[in-house]
Amino acid sequence: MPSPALAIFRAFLLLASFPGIEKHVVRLVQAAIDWWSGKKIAVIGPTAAGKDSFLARLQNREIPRVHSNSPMGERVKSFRVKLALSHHRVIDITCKGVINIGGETDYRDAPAGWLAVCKDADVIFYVMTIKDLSEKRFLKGRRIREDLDWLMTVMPHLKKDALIHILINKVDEEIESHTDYRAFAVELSKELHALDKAVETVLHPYDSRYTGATLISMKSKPIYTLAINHVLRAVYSAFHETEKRKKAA
Ligand SMILES: Nc1nc2c(ncn2[C@@H]2O[C@H](COP(=O)(O)OP(=O)(O)OP(=O)(O)O)[C@@H](O)[C@H]2O)c(=O)[nH]1
Ligand SMILES: [Mg+2]
Repeated sequence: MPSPALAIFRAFLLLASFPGIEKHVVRLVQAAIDWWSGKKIAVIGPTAAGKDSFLARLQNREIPRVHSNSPMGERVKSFRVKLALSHHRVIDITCKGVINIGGETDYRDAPAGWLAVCKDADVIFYVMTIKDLSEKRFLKGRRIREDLDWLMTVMPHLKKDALIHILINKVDEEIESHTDYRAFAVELSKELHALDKAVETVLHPYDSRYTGATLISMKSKPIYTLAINHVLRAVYSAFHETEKRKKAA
């Protein structure tokens, strides 16, 4: 009998192999690693979604066990990140001036809130949970959708080429509550597709800045490691595609 943690990771691998969930994992090309070096990232999202946990993982620390509401505008100094990649490779990424912030809507809309955090970021990570996805909180009038609407209104104030990536956290919890992984995968791929459509609709004409959504678990280190590889590649690929299109135009 495998340990629960291992069973969850195996189930994640199975899910990730389903069409429409994750594209296959390929090696990070050197150009992508170079591109990421020194990038400035911002981490936003609803309260308790796992923003602090993400920052902890990036710094190779364990995640906070209990949730403590982050105060507004708490700044995290720039830190170097040693990211473990597949094929036993490790890369050094410097995240400059990462600013951590709580998730309440008050923080979002305050002058020193989310906008101050996102303003000079190259890549914005929006952290939500898999519950937000399965309960379709990205539909009109609901929390995730309101955040997306907010993002749209601030687009003109962000860095010209700022990219947005969604992290769908706590996938471990949802795996634990399922036994039929095939049915779960079918449902998930539909929801992910609906989320992509919603984001693209809301962000239009900035929709090319959206680099996709990735299932992740800050709690499970192996899932986190696999997912972060995917994220690094997906964001770089989106950037690369946009550049190619610009050149062709
Ligand atoms: N099961 C599970 N729990 C998680 C995961 N990531 C974070 N948590 C837990 O969720 C709670 C909230 O995590 P935080 O990282 O503090 O959330 P936050 O987004 O910084 O919250 P605010 O600062 O209040 O907006 C903590 O108790 C974490 O241990 C995950 O992937 N799986
Ligand atoms: Mg926090």
